[in-house]
Amino acid sequence: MCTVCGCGNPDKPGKEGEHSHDHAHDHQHDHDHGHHHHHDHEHGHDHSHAHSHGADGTIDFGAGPAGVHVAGLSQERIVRIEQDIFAKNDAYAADNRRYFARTRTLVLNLVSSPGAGKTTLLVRAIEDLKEKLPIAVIEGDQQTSNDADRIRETGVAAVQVNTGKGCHLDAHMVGHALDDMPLTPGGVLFIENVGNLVCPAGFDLGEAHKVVILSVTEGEDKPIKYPDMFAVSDLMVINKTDLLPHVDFDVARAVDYARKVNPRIEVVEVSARTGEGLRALTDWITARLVGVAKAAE
Ligand SMILES: Nc1nc2c(ncn2[C@@H]2O[C@H](COP(=O)(O)OP(=O)(O)OP(=O)(O)O)[C@@H](O)[C@H]2O)c(=O)[nH]1
Ligand SMILES: [Mg+2]
Repeated sequence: MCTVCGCGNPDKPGKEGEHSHDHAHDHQHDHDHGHHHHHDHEHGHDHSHAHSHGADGTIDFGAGPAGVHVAGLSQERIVRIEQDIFAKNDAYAADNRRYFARTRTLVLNLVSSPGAGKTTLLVRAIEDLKEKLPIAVIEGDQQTSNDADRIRETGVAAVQVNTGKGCHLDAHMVGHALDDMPLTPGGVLFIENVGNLVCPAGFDLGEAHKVVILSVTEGEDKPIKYPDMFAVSDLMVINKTDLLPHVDFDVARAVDYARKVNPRIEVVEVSARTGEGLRALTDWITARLVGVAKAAE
């Protein structure tokens, strides 16, 4: 299981089925829940979960020092495992970043919930940019090569990474993908992460920027429900604006929420279907590429 999110990634320490009872949970049930069942705290071992009950009835399983709940693992154990995972990932990410600097490549890590339109948007952006810049794409999905196939139809090179049960790309996977696809200096590498608004937030791939895509069919409250992803992203792309007449998505409120968790986040509104707003996105990308070239001078 991936202890970062508890999602079942077998590549990570803390394999599924692993269970330890050397953990100290911390129930704080000193108030009246109004539950109709009895909480028995007289376990044979020190057994209490680090979660808190809010006055509004919210139960927060991320309230312990690990900020996440994984059944069967103590908060302390999760923290140790996470530190190990992130230290390894950060070393690989640093390697990737050195390679990107050497090749003067702008690397964008596209993150969103499944189906927000990452691949559609990429295909559109590639059509606009491919005559001007070298472009390469790494596609991350749990299964299938559908997305890499869609990218290759544009004539641009793409490597598909299947993560199996994994819920995110990590820097090691990206390094391997680059073995199969050397970069042409001075271009853009797009990494389309696994569709997931949670786990990819925690993994540095060596990218210059995370770009979060939020489509108008998802509801404008996503930035405050999944704040980590919006906090680590430099650009929020609001996609599927062609559908705005049909949904009650409040664009201004979505932007407010995103800026509440990340006051610096930039925003562009696009429709990957009609192409409206695409220019603002490609301008943002080319402006960042200029920054990469300047940094290399
Ligand atoms: N109406 C409308 N549909 C869109 C737009 N962008 C994408 N779609 C549709 O949304 C669906 C999902 O698009 P994808 O590009 O596959 O989304 P994705 O984020 O790459 O999905 P995963 O890789 O599975 O996470 C497809 O049916 C697209 O045609 C848009 O701007 N407007
Ligand atoms: Mg896709």
